[in-house]
Amino acid sequence: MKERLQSIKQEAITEIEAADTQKSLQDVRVQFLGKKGKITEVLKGMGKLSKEERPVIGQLANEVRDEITASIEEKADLLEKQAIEEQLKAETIDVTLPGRPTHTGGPHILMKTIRDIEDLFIGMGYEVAEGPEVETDYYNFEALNLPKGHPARDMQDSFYITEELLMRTHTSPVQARTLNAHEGRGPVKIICPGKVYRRDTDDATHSHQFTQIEGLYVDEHITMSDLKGTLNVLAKHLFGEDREIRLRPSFFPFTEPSVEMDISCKVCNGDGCSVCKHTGWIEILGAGLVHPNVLEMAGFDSKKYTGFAFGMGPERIAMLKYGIEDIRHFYTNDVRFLKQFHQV
Ligand code: FA5
Repeated sequence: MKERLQSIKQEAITEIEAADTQKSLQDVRVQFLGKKGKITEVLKGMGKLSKEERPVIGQLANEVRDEITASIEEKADLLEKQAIEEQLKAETIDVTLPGRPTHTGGPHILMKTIRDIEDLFIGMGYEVAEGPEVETDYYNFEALNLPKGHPARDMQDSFYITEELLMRTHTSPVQARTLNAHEGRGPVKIICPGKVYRRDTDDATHSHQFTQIEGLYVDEHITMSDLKGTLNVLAKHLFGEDREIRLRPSFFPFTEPSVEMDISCKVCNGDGCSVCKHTGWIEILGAGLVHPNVLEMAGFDSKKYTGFAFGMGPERIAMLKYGIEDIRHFYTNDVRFLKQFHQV
């Protein structure tokens, strides 16, 4: 029995040494110390021993079991340490290496242009107003002095959804909605940015979906000179102090008189070049004094209140300001185009 225990011990030590994973070590543990393990078998056979032998062998069996247990634990510790070391080695990072650059986005140049114009007007006491992109025929046209069948509706070819609903063709319906909400009481001083839709064929300067910014100021004693002064501030803010503006007579059904504002060409300084089509001037926006019919339809007394309104296309403004030659660049979102404007 003694020899048997000694040989079990030897066998166990050899197997413990050979075990190179926690799993194989666990197998050794089961093989020697488990319920059906070799030591347990010896202990079970103790009944057959004589009275004198039993305590001696019992003690020896316990000693062997304790030694095997201690060796297994020692090996388990060793294997765990080795595993941690290997993991640390595999995960080593060289903190002195230069970092990988992260590519951050930035606001779209169109949004920056819109925010810039918004901020200018907020600084002059205007509030930002918004309206729905799916608009009623009434607010898009009728409330703006464009009754059904009016020939000037053709100036803005429209996407109709039903007879009475369409994608708004301009931001001017926000004027009509805001005036209505004021129930005949001025002042009304708003700036309205937003998307608009027209059945225009896409080309370098036209898009079927683009943005507009509308301005409206209605109060007592508002005149054409208020409009001109405001537009002058806008032009200089956008294009520089040395820009001149000129107002040309035009036609919009919702303003009377109506004008278009040009700025002196930045490229040739008014001498004439291909950018300004050799006129020295570039058209920027439409404007005018709010038509009395528009005021009256919204419940304002047009004898007491007057006002001005203007509407511009931020794409065209950004194109002029940054020398962008095709409006489609704003919508195709080529990162090479977009990232040029992160710093402006
Ligand atoms: C209007 O839409 C008027 N509602 C503006 C207005 C408001 C006049 C208040 C008077 C008082 P117009 O159709 O000209 O006007 O459009 C205004 C601007 O939108 C143009 O100057 C141009 O910059 C831009 N625009 C017009 N059509 C397109 C298009 N298809 N693609 C890109 N920009 C366009």
